[in-house]
Amino acid sequence: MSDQKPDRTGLSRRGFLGTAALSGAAGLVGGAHLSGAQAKDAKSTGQSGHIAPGELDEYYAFNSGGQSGEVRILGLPSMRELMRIPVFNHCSATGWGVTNESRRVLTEGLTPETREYLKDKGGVFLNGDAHHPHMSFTDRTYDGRYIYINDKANNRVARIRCDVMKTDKIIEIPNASGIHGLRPQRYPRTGYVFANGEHIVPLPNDGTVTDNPKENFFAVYTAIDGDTMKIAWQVLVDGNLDNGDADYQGKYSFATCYNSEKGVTVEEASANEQDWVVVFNIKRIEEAIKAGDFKTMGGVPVVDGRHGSKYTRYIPVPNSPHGCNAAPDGIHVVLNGKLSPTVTVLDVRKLDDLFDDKIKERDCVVAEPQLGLGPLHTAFDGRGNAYTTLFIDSQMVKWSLDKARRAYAGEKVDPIIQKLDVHYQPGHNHSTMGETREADGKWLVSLNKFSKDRFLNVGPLKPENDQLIDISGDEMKLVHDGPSFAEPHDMLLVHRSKVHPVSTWKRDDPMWEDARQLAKKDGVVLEDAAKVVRDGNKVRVYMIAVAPMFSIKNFEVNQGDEVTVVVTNMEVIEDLTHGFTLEGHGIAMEIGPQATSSVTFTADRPGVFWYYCQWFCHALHMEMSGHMIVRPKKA
Ligand code: K7E
Ligand code: CUA
Repeated sequence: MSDQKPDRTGLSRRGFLGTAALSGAAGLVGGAHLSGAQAKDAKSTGQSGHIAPGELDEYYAFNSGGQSGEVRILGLPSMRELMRIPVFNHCSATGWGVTNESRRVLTEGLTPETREYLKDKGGVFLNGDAHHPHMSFTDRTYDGRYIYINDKANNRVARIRCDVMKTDKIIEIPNASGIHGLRPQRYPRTGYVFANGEHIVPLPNDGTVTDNPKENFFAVYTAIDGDTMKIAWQVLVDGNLDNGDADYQGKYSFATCYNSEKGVTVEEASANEQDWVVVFNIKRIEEAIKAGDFKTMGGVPVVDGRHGSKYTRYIPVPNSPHGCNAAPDGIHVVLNGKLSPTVTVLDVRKLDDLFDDKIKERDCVVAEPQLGLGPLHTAFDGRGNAYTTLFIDSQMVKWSLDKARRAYAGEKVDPIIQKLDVHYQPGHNHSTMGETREADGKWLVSLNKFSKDRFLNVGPLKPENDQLIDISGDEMKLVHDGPSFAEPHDMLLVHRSKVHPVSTWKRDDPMWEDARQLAKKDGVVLEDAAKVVRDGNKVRVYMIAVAPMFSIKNFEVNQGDEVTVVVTNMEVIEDLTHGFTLEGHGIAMEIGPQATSSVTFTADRPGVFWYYCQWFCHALHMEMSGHMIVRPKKA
């Protein structure tokens, strides 16, 4: 058989023939002809993570942007950044936060109190803290409709449309504080989006209740209707809420609590040996809403789910648990111990009995393997293995769910299969399709909080390090380091067959419905516009953009006028985005092919101000410009 080896001749030819020839050769010498070790070598060649020029990645990676407030799209396995989606942040390139369309999204879901608060502060929040992007599900797998993501900083949940990869809804969650853990319902579909309030606050939080956190501060769990982005219901709980997940049956959802003590200091919050996971009984809560067993607070129904309630159960978990991850087998839920070196595994089939008081809380625990220091999050490969990040040990540990159960039952087996060093201090990890019934066990990404010496030194603020790990074989193999800016917490790895973005907008898109209505009132057809409409001290400027021109070359307004500029991009070919930047006014917007964007501002500085297209679109892109003349107020 020696002549069948993927021999040195093959490898030495690499330099002449390139990687394509090599992977071709690996494909030809199929596993059947090779010994085990050789087969694995051949296989890992196919999983190198290298995507040659002109080739496309197999997966979309949706990376949360943490305190940058955005979401980033990467290709996987190449780990190349493909796009950024502004969500809670202000974006200089696209005008997110500046355009009327984005400001509608950023403001329409705010509570009346917040809107009032922001009135003299520009009307919108400029920051967000986006941790957990998750895609909508249908029948326990991704359906490519939406991505939902939380904002811990300003208590919001946003929705991204996956057809155009833009944020279309943002709502503020009343009553709750520090919206952190976020998960969509898996079955039958999304359905609900569950969001955890991490910080305990007085209810109502109006400054009148401040005396005793232990008595008067609460965390609130929220179920949002993922279709309408309206709040369906909330549940008041004991302790706080960290991460969460939903089951594969549509019956229960879960939220870890690291502060059952309701402490305010670190010592207080980590005093107990055990905290808990709260289990929510979705059907019973829905019945409570129907039966009127709730209080209306902040305009939404709030069910009391504290200890003794029939809507929740509190399962003790050591110690200050963090991540909460339902396995693709549909049975197991893993709670990551953080301050305990263990993870706690629940069997969801026991939960009916728990809610019927036939068994005790800890009877739902079927494994509690000791994995190492600082377990934070767990991912799955769909072959019965779990991968847990060990923050303190700076390792990824691969372990067997089945062996962990057997060990818990008393059998002498070691559930740990392999530990792999990662660089450094991993938080979340995520596997390809790993939170769906289609988990395929090909790739794992470790989102490491520190990069230290892994990249060229860029000063005191260093990037994080998102590492790509091949999990297709028996052993985890580290294949790529990926620097990333502040600060991906979580990543969603979706097979490309699930996502179908368009290349040009549809003219009847709801995104610019307001602009369309305004144009209608003014007797203007957006698609053929070159018109300035004066309405008292309001001026509306309608133009189209077709490379290399705006249909209006200049317009004139009076100082103090409120000016609305509406630009429609009439390009029909893909990848021809225009922009509209107005000098000296802090205004820039992206106008995608077949899209309309608009912006409203007060023209309060007299002078000539050029506007120009900031998206390179044509050989005469520099000439794609015009000017606004602002006539000074008569003294
Ligand atoms: Cu998902 Cu970082 Cu918000 Cu864990 S959290 S690491
Ligand atoms: Cu249009 Cu550049």
